[in-house]
Amino acid sequence: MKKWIAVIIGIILFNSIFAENGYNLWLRYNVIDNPTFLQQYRQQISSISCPSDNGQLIAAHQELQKGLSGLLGKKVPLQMSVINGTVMMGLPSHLPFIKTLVSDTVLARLGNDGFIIRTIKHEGKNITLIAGNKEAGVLYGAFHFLRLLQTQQSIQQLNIISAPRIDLRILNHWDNLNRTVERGYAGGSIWDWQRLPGYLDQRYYDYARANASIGINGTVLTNVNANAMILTEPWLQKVAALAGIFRQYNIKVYLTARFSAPVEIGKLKTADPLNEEVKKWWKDKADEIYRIIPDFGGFLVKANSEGQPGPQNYQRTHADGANMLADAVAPHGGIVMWRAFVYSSESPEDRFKQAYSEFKPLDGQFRKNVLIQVKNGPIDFQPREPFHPLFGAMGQTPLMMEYQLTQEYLGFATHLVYEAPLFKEVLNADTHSKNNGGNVAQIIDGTADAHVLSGMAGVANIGSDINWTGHPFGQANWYTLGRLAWDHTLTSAQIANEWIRQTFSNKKAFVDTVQQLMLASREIIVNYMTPLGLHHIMGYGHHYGPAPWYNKAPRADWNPVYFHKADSIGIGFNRTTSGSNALAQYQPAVRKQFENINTCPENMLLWFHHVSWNHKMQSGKTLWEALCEKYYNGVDSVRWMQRSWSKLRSYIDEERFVQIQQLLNIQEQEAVWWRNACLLYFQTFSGKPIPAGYEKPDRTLEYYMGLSFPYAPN
Ligand code: GCW
Repeated sequence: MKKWIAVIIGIILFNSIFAENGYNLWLRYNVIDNPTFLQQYRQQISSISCPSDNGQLIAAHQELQKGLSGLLGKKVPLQMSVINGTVMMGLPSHLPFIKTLVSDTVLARLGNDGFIIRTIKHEGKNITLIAGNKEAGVLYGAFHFLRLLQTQQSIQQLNIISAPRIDLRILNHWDNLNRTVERGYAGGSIWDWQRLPGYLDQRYYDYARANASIGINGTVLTNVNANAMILTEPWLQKVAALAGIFRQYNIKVYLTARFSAPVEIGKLKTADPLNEEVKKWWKDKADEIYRIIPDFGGFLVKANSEGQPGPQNYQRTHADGANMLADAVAPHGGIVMWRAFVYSSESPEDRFKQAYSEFKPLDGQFRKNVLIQVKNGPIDFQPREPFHPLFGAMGQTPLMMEYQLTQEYLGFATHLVYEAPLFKEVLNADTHSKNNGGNVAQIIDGTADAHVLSGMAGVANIGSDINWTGHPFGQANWYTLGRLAWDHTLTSAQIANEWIRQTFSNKKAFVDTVQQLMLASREIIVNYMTPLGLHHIMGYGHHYGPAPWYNKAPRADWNPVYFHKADSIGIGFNRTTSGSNALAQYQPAVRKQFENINTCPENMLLWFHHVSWNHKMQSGKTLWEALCEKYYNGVDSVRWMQRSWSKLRSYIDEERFVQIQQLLNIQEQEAVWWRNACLLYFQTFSGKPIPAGYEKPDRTLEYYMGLSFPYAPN
């Protein structure tokens, strides 16, 4: 009894005294603060056994030891002998009894990365078995087991089978070689190029652990706006040092390939993908890379987009370019991820339509080891976009999803926005390209068209800030990418729930409140930034704050006015047959729904229709009134988030509590800024008053238009 009282007092002291800076992410491993679970776990876990010393198994048992010892508040030793309570890790090749326990069909289903976790009796002892076909599976199983404890689940009768639905689960870093990060809001790049390869920062290990814990198995180290220098030998040695660490955690390294590299670092006169010398240069370069990094993953390429060089500079197609690189890496098992984020510098065509126009005709022309990486929506990571029309339109080509974790258009690292609902909305969208089973999730996991390769990428929100992501809740978006790529059937609520429990606390009142807040946060930002289908109305260049009035960009489709098209009649982009007809890029069923102003979902309305200010919405309100209502609701909801958060002080460490409180205060001010600036500006077209009862904007439109931000990050 005395012992338990001491333990409980210890827990309380531990949790309240130690400030947390967020560095440990969701892998904190603090002592379990629930006496019932602590007792159960202590009874059921005594030791760890691991029969081999392959790199990834070392990582697995080291993590288990660290995690279990922390969570149980006592040392859990690694030992050969099996006793009651051993957590046994291994593969069928080490532990033949696994074959008698698990059928061949189940083992086959696990693939390379899947695992089973089972409570069994082995040689008369009660043990927990964590097994996979390959070391990687065991590693993922170990992390899953730790997650069960961290989220305080029963581990008494485990019978878990888990395998990833998507093969390539990848972070894209937009990190430059000078350690700036494009659209990075959490400090500089974590890649300390100058001191690599000699100095291996502890951060690289912790980065790898965090990724492995959520199943991420690839990282593109460099910005898609690429620098050819990374492909030169001294830099490849630095990359090899990182790859050496990441390999132990089953993470492959990829690089961005600058298409003009043969000219810039190869001294060739051309980078024409059909030129023999160019082809040879890339083959030789690939051979060199694989000599230095034998398990190099391959290339990610942004070509002929926003000024980047590409095959079209030589009148060749995206397929010509991608295939040339694919042939260079194919002998080594490498892949090419070719981005579909393109819009021509001359084309006056609705920007919405351009990726489809360029890529759809190339379906069937790509090599087997090419994936086309498509952003979730047709424009650019806006708070809400319809699904990209390429999904469901290129059945012969594996399409990868590209999400943006870094919050370029979602309030930088200042606003609390949980992105899972945004990601899920797109995954759940039915492309109607199949009678059955043609939603975006099935397109990208390869099941819709029986593709061998499948992938999901997220543009990283990671930087050198102590807590990795700037906003403590940014960590949840990184976490979500891994969990969804592993299993896209998980709900936003499930992912939020497990993240909160691991990152902050298992206390029900805390979990419930924060989960509610997270689930609502995406719709809240849509409301105060871009309600009813508005898009791309942010500040020019840096994208900080609202600037719907902006019309000075060097090209039309960088201007907010191009996207909202407000005039005295109404607002919105007509993409129906009487307008740009972008809707023709969707399957008839989708097109039909969006084309009709009465069946178009109201949250997408202004994406597709130029709508009169007096248009009657479903609520009976006019469009203008509905717009005002959304903007005001958005701000009110941020105030609700502030109030909810302020009640949670006693549940977590003071340091993170105060950080989040301060960030919510800024979010509230910026939400008001968005609301006032947008409504005052749109009012100059609608000519209508802001309905009575709403607080009046306390600044003028001129004030907002006069603001400038020369040092906003970009
Ligand atoms: O979202 C836009 C960003 C650019 C980015 C580009 C892209 C890396 O504003 O900074 O460039 O998309 O995805 O290529």
